[in-house]
Amino acid sequence: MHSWNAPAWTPLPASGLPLRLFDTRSGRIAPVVPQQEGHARLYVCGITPYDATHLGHAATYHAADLMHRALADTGHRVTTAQNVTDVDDPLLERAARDDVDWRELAASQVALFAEDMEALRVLPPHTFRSVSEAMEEIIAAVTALVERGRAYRVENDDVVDADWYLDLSQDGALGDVSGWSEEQMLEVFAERGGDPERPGKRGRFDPLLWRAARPAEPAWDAPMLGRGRPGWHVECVCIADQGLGLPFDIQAGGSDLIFPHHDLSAAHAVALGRPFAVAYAHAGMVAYEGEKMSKSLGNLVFVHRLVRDGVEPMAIRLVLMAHHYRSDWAWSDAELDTARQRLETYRAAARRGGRHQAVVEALRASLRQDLDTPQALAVLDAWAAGEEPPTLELGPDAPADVAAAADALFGLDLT
Ligand code: 5CA
Ligand code: ZN
Repeated sequence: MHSWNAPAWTPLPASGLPLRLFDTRSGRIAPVVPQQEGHARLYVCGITPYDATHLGHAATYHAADLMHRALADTGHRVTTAQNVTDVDDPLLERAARDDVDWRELAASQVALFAEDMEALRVLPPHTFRSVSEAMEEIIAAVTALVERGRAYRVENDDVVDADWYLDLSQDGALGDVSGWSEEQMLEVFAERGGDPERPGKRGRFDPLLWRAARPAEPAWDAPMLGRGRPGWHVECVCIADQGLGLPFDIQAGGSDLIFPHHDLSAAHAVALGRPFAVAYAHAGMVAYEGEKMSKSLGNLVFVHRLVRDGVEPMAIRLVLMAHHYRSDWAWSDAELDTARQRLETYRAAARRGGRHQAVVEALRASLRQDLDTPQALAVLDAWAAGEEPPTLELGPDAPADVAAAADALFGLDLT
């Protein structure tokens, strides 16, 4: 599936210093050491395209973009992959409600998402694949789980065929990523697509692997499984494997995906006999009007609407940078005003010709330290105000162009 056009990007000569990133699984900040020497592989969970991109999504993809740029700055080749959940209950329900074909709904929302990502100068993923595109591998993976004795059937009243579930008890991988207790899991499982109470399941958290075809729902033929469609988590295992190979270095997404999605994606991979990701990076949740921004609540701020109303995408990026990616925060118009002023100030400073090795080095250091963008803004604020940066011992070849560095490291176009 076509993603979006890449922004101009000229990485700085590599620093050779590692990115230190918080890993949800270990609960610690640790250097990212790629599994393959010199080649870092990053997966970020993509959108469910039934509504336009909101600021919460943008914040998560901004964080993943910073990971991509930071890994490149250490000197690694970087490969990235992202899925599109185009076969899932909320999307199918919305398509039925609005009487549009689910494929058309998905395509139109993916196109809007791509426009927003391009405007925000997010680097496009190398692999951008939807569930419907990956169906062959998904069927193969679910079939392999059946063959490995990891899957079981749950009968249905409304259709002849049974659904298939993953038996989590066999590998003991539940909770490996989140580290949560079963009580914590139960609190969110149902609202995040799970069905803890379904009769016939062996374990409450066993995830749906394959749902037997229902009338008016899209379905695919799968010889051993029966006609149907996949459950949620298996898609990211298959798309990551195809785009990156397992195990890859970083699985990223918003913190709402820690459980069940990332926990259970990893459990699927383990059941397939494959380790999943080495580290897990999660972005905080963006709120608006007192609640987490979410499609189901409708309290959304849309990137495309802001842009249409004349807000510069780089000002939106500066609002995102003002919050550490791991913190939860709320969108506000006052912060947008601050960001617009910042953008003007930075651009004026860049026009005056901002060459300063120590400033560039301080920007790189803040990015390397768990993507500390508030610190990077403090560095840029001081630079734009003409303050003297600390003197650092830097080689004659150390990059000095501050605007070029802001662009390479943070995707900030100050021209
Ligand atoms: N398709 C699945 C992932 S496989 C999904 O979660 N889609 S989504 O459209 O609901 O979200 C897309 C991405 O944005 C996910 O990484 C999710 O964690 C993140 N996200 C969703 N809402 C917010 C929010 N309010 N703040 C920050 N990130 C968010
Ligand atoms: Zn995912």
